[in-house]
Amino acid sequence: RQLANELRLALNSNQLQLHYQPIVELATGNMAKAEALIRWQHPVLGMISPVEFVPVAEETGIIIELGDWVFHQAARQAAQWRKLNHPDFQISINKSPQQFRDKGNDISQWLDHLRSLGLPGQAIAVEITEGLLLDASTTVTDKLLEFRDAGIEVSLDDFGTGYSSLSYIKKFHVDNIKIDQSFVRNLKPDSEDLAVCEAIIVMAHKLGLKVVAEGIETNEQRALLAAAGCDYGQGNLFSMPLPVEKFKTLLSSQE
Ligand code: G
Ligand code: G
Ligand code: MN
Ligand code: NA
Repeated sequence: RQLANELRLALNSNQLQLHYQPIVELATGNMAKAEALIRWQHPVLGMISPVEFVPVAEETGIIIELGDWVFHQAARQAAQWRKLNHPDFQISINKSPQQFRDKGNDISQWLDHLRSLGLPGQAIAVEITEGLLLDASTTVTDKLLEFRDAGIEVSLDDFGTGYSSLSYIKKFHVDNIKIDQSFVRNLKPDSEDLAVCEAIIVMAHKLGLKVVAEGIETNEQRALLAAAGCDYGQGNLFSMPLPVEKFKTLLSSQE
């Protein structure tokens, strides 16, 4: 496919960038982490959404190379921000299920890279979706264990939209749950969505997990989630995903 060839080129010609969206500690307002979200600035077509090109990368196997690129960028960025007054800063990257099924894509290279940057595993978290755990082969299980052993946190993204089985979470050593934005969007006092969020938070905490609520756009949503004991929040109320320089300015303004 044409787009696949162009994506291969884009990887080697600076057309891809990571944007960063803060993940805020709700109790303190501290910007403790960020999620890295990939962007493609195409010379002719303009900005192409990952919703369009990530599936192409997955179908063609380019996702492996793309995933390595994302990891290297994110690690380098984490190293910089950790040196600039944010010693515990963590960057969360999204991983497609395909990146787990490829046996050749060994995480030992990633760990070597972290070591060469002087970074502990905690500098990076990987976001996976529930579907991955559902048809988990031993390859997937083994890779999640490798992450755990390396101190790389695992976050379950879009939680609540799939099977939401908490037994999986226990079995697979997930560190964080990200409540899907569909539960946050219409959050009101006494709403069913609030009941769902509260139940997720209580169960997650009993299993020793931290909770991130996604898609927070209003102070009311933030206050309801904070009152429910949610650990972290992410969404346009705090900031949209930003290019590196803008994110850095935001980070410095919080010092
Ligand atoms: O921020 P945005 O609306 O563009 O993100 C759209 C989707 O693209 C999200 O579901 C997000 O998880 C996914 N995505 C963004 N960056 C990456 C990436 O680096 N790898 C993978 N696999 N998915 C990504
Ligand atoms: O699927 P994943 O959770 O990785 O991707 C998060 C998606 O949500 C990205 O596309 C990101 O740009 C988008 N996003 C982040 N914050 C908000 C928000 O407050 N409102 C809306 N509508 N989308 C958001
Ligand atoms: Mn995500
Ligand atoms: Na999500």
